[in-house]
Amino acid sequence: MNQNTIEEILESFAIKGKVTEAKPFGSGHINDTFKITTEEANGTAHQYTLQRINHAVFRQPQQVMDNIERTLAHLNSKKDQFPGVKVLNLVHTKEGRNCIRTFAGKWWRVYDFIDDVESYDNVRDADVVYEAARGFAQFQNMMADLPAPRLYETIPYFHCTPMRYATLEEAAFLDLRDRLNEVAPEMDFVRNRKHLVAHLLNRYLRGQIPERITHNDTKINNALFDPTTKKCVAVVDLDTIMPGLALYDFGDMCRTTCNTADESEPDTDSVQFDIKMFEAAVTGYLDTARFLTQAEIQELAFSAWLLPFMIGIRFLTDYLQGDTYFKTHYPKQNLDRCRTQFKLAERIENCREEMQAIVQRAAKATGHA
Ligand code: ADP
Ligand code: GN1
Ligand code: MG
Repeated sequence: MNQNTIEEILESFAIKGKVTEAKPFGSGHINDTFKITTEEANGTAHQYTLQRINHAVFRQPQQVMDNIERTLAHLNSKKDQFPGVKVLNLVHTKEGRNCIRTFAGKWWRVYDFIDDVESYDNVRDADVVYEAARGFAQFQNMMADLPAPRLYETIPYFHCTPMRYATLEEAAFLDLRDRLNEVAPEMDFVRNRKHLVAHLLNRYLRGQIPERITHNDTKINNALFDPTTKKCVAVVDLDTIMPGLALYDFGDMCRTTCNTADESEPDTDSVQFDIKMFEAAVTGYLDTARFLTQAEIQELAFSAWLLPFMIGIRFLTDYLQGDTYFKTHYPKQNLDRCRTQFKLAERIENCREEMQAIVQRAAKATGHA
């Protein structure tokens, strides 16, 4: 992407000054993100986040943007009650629209860049994990009373594990890239756990677990932290905000905060489930998410297992389909990612009782039990 094209795209948006720098930013797997610096004639500098919305993943980008507009308006309306919280600010086009679609069919949007914050791809610090859990729970708290109508489902069946399982089986059946033989152990791993895929969904369908407004992509690098206070001050990546289960957000948070290894770590021996980080995540979440029911609390440990399992299935499916969904930087990265997730899920299986005990203790300590 050259600077001329970026400047042409930014022409449409009501940004201040002229572009002086544009560089790729962040480590997201879906959108293309750029950090933009501009300068006004009087020397004042500004920073923006320019993003191309991946419309192969988000088939209705305008619905994504409408969800985000409503979310940001709602968060802004109650910002005063949550001191320290930074809410993303969308920069509209000169005609007042929240995004553009170029003649080439690409969708772009601009946010003010949130400055003076840190983001992490991996953490080993229990205070940071507590803060991330608190930040995502606070986000759910703030969104709980969003007025009707229901948000759009920007990716239908996003966290529907039975659908993810069926899609994997279909990819294995078609085996378009001749990769199935190579992943026999991973396919066995999934098939041996088939009886667990519908557990949460069944509880939801029976009315035991409620639908809420959830973020649906609570990996640690979507939380931004104040470098001095170490507080979580913002939650970003709002493309998947939609109706869902609170447990999906909790589980995904644990997936990235309790794994001692990176998501693409090729050496699965170094993947450990850090129970201390789990304790910090549970405590931060229960301290803040005051709306949780007993049924949800009972399933926290299960959700911490389910999300690595489900996202491992998604990485494996993408590997079998030829790496068309998640960005990859080397040929077998999706396979490495899948193996890391399955190893993490396996480690979790070995400490389920300890995890339940932690949840029960924390629920008592935070006045939920
Ligand atoms: P993706 O969907 O590809 O993950 P994100 O919206 O998460 O894209 O952006 C990628 C990364 O860029 C985030 O994880 C976050 O660390 C950083 N980021 C995104 N938006 C902003 C912003 N407005 N200010 C500062 N950092 C941001
Ligand atoms: C993607 O966009 P990003 O990188 O924050 C994915 C998540 C996965 C995650 C795995 C829309 O998140 O669902 O959990 O990768 N986002 C989408 O790292 O599919
Ligand atoms: Mg992201």
